[in-house]
Amino acid sequence: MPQQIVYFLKKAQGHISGEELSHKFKISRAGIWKYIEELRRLGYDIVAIPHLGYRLLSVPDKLLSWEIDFELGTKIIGREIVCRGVVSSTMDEALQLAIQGVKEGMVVCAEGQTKGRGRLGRNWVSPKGKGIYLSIILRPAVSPQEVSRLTLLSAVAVCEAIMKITGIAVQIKWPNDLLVNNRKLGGILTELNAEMDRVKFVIVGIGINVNTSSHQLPPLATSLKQEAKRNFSRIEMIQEILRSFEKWYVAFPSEKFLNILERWKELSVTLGKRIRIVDPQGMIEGEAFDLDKDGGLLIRSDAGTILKKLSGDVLEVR
Ligand code: BT5
Repeated sequence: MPQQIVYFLKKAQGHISGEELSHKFKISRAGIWKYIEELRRLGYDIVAIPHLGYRLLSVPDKLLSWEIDFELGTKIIGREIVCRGVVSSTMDEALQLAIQGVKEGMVVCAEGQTKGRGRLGRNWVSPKGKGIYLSIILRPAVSPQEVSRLTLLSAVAVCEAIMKITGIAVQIKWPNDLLVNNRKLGGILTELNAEMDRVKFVIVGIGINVNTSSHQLPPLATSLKQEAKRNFSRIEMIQEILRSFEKWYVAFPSEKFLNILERWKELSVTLGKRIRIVDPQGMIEGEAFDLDKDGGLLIRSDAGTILKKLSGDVLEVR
């Protein structure tokens, strides 16, 4: 009920009387007052003026599922949203839900993480109330070998969403880093649960530094606040990410995936650069000249051989 009152106040022009609300929701005016108080406790700024009624002035900077759901407009991604306080990792929360068999597109987000993770067990710094930490559960009809494509798709979708909301130019460093002015703004983590030839589910984790201050972040990181010198609404940003994700996800299984590859290349900071790449097999140096259809990075080594890498950490060299 409180969320329906919020929706009604949001859509209203001007004030809404207690009587109108009481009539609309078929509860007493005292009942309406109780819900308004509940909303105020959640941080909604609602004024009540005698003879005029209630008016919503501002919404809290909190991750509330009904705020994300409001006019979201997606059909798959974010149809169900779970918002948590501080968790160990949204990947773990999403994993439990995926095992229970929840529908594709369910989103888990959290205010903070105590054990946020990156690839290879690395740490993801996740201060409370500042960033976006979310995981999306997907059940794509693809083979395990094709899943790395989802990392590319996610990076493109998130980049476009951030650019649309903030106007800040974001670039992708292969395979999963989101950079602004060569500093790390966010990262994507793709984890999968699969049998030999069949994916059961994939969880895409997205971490973005939004209103995070520099002292809360590792040395080579940045946040949207640091770049733009102002705060952003995490709710608006999450909504746009989910919309953008859905737009690209619909194209994922078809030949339209080539469009994702093309867009990735346009946003890439890695292609055309001389790089050093380190993975468990060792280290190679050369020019990163293209991206293969499966998301592999194509490198021309100094000896002239062409190598493909599906994972690893890229270091730019001059
Ligand atoms: C990533 O890993 O970049 C993937 C990060 C994914 C985080 C999301 S948050 C929601 C979901 N739940 C999780 O538990 N994880 C996902 P990787 O490429 O391995 O980068 C990790 C490295 O980035 C660390 O070793 C640090 O050097 C750096 N780092 C850590 N926290 C950072 C931050 N907040 N901003 C920028 N860089 C960071």
